[in-house]
Amino acid sequence: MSPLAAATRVLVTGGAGFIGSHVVEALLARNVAVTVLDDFSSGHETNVPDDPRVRVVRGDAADHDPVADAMDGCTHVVHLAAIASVERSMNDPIGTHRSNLVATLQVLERCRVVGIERLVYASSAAVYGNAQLPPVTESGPLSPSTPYAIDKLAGESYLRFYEHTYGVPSIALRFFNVYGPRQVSDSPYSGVISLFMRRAAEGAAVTIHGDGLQTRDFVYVGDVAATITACIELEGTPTSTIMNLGSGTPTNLLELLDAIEDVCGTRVERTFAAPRPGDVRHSVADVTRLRENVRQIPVTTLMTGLRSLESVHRRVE
Ligand code: NAD
Ligand code: UD2
Repeated sequence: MSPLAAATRVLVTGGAGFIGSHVVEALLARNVAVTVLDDFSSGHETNVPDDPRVRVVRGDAADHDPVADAMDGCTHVVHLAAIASVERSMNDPIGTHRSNLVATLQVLERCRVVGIERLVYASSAAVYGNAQLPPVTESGPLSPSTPYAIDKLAGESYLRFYEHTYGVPSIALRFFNVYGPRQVSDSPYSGVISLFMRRAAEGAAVTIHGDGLQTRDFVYVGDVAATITACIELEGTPTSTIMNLGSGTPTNLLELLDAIEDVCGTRVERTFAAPRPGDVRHSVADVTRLRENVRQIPVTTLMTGLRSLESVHRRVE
């Protein structure tokens, strides 16, 4: 890894969102200038640091003009803009497809025209579906079982096409279940940790879909931002350009609730409902490739991550 040139400017699509805002902060901390492209559909202006090194373009990443405007002067791209919900993609496959795949193609096409040095793409553990026993490896079988997962996998295929055909260098990171400060907690589509932490703070009951024994690989957002920044800084071409980004540790929902009760010091009432259609049973990353290629692997334990989240919730109240 090397310090980036002074002329470096990174476009972060979805930079006003949960993960994007942490990536913007991490880049600014490395003294890198940033352009944010966001339609503010789930992102917030307050998430974007008020800093003269940040340029904000408001627009749809699936449209040509805002993407062309935003990529002007940029050397690298982190493409995060998407509708980040499996459940929402089940309810609205056509509505989510535009942001989850058309935007990726629009961004890639502009990367080709501009001659971008590297694109880092947010793929998802969802591409595995239930195809492998955990921990899942990048070379093992895939079984995307929802429109969200299908769009993410198609995005990876487009990355490969643009790299092989036009020489657009890219890295696809398959994020597992990311959590941490600024994750939206008041939407029916919110991630399970943000929802459960909010319910715990309110003294309300949580709903567990299924028996609660499904496992997830919860990865702290600060670690995700650090890995993305390392991918931007990486010298040369990594031997693998598709990598899992998880903690490597499985946690089932009942264990998660025990940990939340511990951290919040309250008992959380549980109700059980039918499993979600398309829900993956077990999801844990093998992070060997990430360790070998980027060397920046997640280190934050679930308890440490939950504690930092709890202190944010406490400050807000
Ligand atoms: P988020 O909703 O907080 O961020 C997405 C951002 O993209 C928002 O600011 C939203 O306003 C913006 N956006 C959406 N559609 C857009 C469009 N068409 N044009 C411009 N901006 C648009 O979600 P997040 O959790 O920060 O997710 C970021 C990325 O990471 C997404 O691609 C998501 O699929 C991926 N991902 C997230 C997780 C996770 O656990 N949160 C896991 C795997 C992959
Ligand atoms: C998927 C992807 C993740 C990311 C995310 C979109 C997998 C394994 N993970 O996350 O990488 O792309 O989509 O942001 O595909 N649940 C409850 N009660 C609730 C809410 C959720 O029981 O109130 C369950 C849910 O059924 C699932 C688990 O909690 O089994 C996690 O759900 P989630 O919505 O936080 O994320 P998930 O795994 O669909």
